[in-house]
Parts: sequence; C-alpha cells; structure tokens
Amino acid sequence: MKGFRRLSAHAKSVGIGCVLVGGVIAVPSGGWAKEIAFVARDIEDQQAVWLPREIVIHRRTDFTEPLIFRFDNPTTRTHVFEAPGLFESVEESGVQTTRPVRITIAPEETEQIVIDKNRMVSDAMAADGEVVTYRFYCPLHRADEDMGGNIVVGQ
Ligand SMILES: [Cu+2]
Repeated sequence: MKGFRRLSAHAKSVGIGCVLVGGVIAVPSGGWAKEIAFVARDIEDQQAVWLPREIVIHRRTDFTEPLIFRFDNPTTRTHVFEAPGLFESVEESGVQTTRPVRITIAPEETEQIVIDKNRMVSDAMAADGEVVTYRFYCPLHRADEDMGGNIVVGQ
C-alpha cells in the first residue's frame, strides 16, 4: 500500500453475524463523519459475502458530512471489497486524489476509506432524479451467480 494514507487497525473481536450499520463518529480532524460499516462473512463453498447486503444512503442528509466506509474482516481469510463505480478519496504525497474502490482487508484487520462524494453526486445528476445503485462484493470469493450487495443512493 505504498504512498497511500489509510487508517488501519486491528479489528476488535467482532463476532460473526454482528453487523453495525451507520452511526456518526468523530474523525481525528475534529469534525464529524457518517460511517457505514461492512463485515466480511464466509459462507458455504469457500465463498464470502459482505454484510449487510444493502445500504441506503440519502444524499440530503448523509452528504452533509464526510462519508466513511469501514471494513471489518473477522474471518481467517483475506477479503477484498470491490464496488465498481464507487471512488475513494485518498491523499497521495500530499495531493488529494481519487481512485476506484477496491480494498484488500487481511484476516482480523479493519480498513477505513473516505468515499468521494463528488463522483456520487455526478452519478446522481446523470440519473436525473432516479436512485443510483452500486454493487459490491469480494472478487476473490464471489459465486458466479452472486450479484453482490447494493449501495442505494437516493434523494
Ligand atoms: Cu473474499
């Protein structure tokens, strides 16, 4: 992960099946942020999913603060959170930039990213008032027929 600033911490012993959704947390800069937590879960046939399966984000309320995604991996395998169309905001050599969301989370680790809301806003503009849906999944352990989870962005 050279050059990228990313918050990383040992996952607290999050029990499998224990899913925390949403919440408002304090960020180091002293401000507030909307945090959405995802938890990796191993399922049958060596597959894995990210829980919860659906997240609803409301532009009017949730976009007023930085939007943070947290990924907890309480399993014994490395998982990846991939969400085509979603971008994270990263600081690289002191420059703020964005890149597609594809995050690797080692066993018993937690990763945190800041979502690039500007991209979401332009997607919403392009959708002309319709909801915008982003899919997410672990590309390493995804079943062929698995459509993944949904992040639904509404008004
Ligand atoms: Cu996986």
